[in-house]
Amino acid sequence: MLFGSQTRGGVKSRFDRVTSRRELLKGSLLAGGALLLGLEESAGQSSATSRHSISVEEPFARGRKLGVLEFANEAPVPMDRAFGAELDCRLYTDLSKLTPKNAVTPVRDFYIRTAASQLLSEANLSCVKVEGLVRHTKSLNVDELMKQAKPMGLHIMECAGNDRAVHFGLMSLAEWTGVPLAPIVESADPAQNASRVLVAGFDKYANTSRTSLPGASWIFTLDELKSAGAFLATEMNREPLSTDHGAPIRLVVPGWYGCACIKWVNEIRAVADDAAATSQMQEYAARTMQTDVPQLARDYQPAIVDPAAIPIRIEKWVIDGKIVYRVVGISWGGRRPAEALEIRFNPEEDYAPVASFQPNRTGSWSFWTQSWRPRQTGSYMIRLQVKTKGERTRRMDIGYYLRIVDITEI
Ligand SMILES: Nc1nc2c(c(=O)[nH]1)N[C@H]1C(S)=C(S)[C@@H](COP(=O)(O)O)O[C@H]1N2
Ligand SMILES: [Mo]
Repeated sequence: MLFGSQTRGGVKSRFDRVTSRRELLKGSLLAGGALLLGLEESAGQSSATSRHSISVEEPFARGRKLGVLEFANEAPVPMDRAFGAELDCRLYTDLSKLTPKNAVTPVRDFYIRTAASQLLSEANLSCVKVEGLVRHTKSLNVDELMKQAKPMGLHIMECAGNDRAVHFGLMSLAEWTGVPLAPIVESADPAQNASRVLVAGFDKYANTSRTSLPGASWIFTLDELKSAGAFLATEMNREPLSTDHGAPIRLVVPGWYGCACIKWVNEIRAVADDAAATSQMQEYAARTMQTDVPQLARDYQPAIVDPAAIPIRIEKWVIDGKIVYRVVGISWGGRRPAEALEIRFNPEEDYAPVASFQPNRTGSWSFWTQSWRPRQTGSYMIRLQVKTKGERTRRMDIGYYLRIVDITEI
């Protein structure tokens, strides 16, 4: 299924034929001694040419950048520009420009999965109700929430529908301000049988969507809200939330897919353990890797983002008269940042460690780079493996984040 989409559309690997390991090693000779060493270690071979270790970045200091390659088999789509209305609106963030210094997505480029309803002015969003199975029903005044709001740090948000067709642009990073949600629920004194919390937002639209169901709401356990550090967000990048990103109040559940991060929040409801899964949860069942479409919220696995990594840009350099490529990428997801990365340039190769990888613990992306000297021209399928103790990597395991590049000059 997923692998099918990788090879559909005439991607021809020059490694389709059976090739010997030695040939493959030559086929993707990696510049940078440390890297080459890693490759050979995993291949169980040694070579006379690679016993010196040099810094991965050092050669680029004396090189010249010729340009940046496009990824192959990714149809052109508008980037950093919103198009479409309401549920069919999209803005894809151009991740290819990311650098460690410019890692935070400016609000105007932050991805949009659903734009504000044209009926939003009809909604009363001046307060958020806390109700359902609670002893003290509450009405949280939005101005009050804004006053209580504190810095909540850097968090990446990724749409569960993020994929290669949109250059993985349904993913962005912002610095958030808000109010933790779990204490708000607790202060309403949930009844004994209120084991779950539904968060709902305004979701009536003027237009019927071609692809999405209206009605955004998600059900969590209180423990999930606590352990994720879920908060009602009031600001993004120290600016009041924009309308399209859920103003005045949206939910942010760090480490969960964007579909759980309800915008235009108007209701927080304590519900019983046997509460039905919401239509939004059901719509996103496959994309959040549920095994079927759960009827009950309690049968729904937490919609968390597993550790993942992608290349975001392939730079072409000339160093000492030779063409060298530099693969720049990011890693994100998981309860803790990845401990190590491995990269592979074609299915028949072994994975090699990404020597430059350093986990970032600030909530930002972890950046990595890999220098690469393909020995042959042709099409390469770049795939990574993320190593984090005790974490599943479901999407990485099925090649979901694979990217293809056509090398025409070596
Ligand atoms: N009310 C409401 N909230 C919503 C949605 C929606 O359609 N309606 N879409 C969800 C999905 S699928 C995603 S990925 C995120 C996207 O948030 P963003 O558009 O601010 O990036 O919002 C979530 N919150
Ligand atoms: Mo999404």
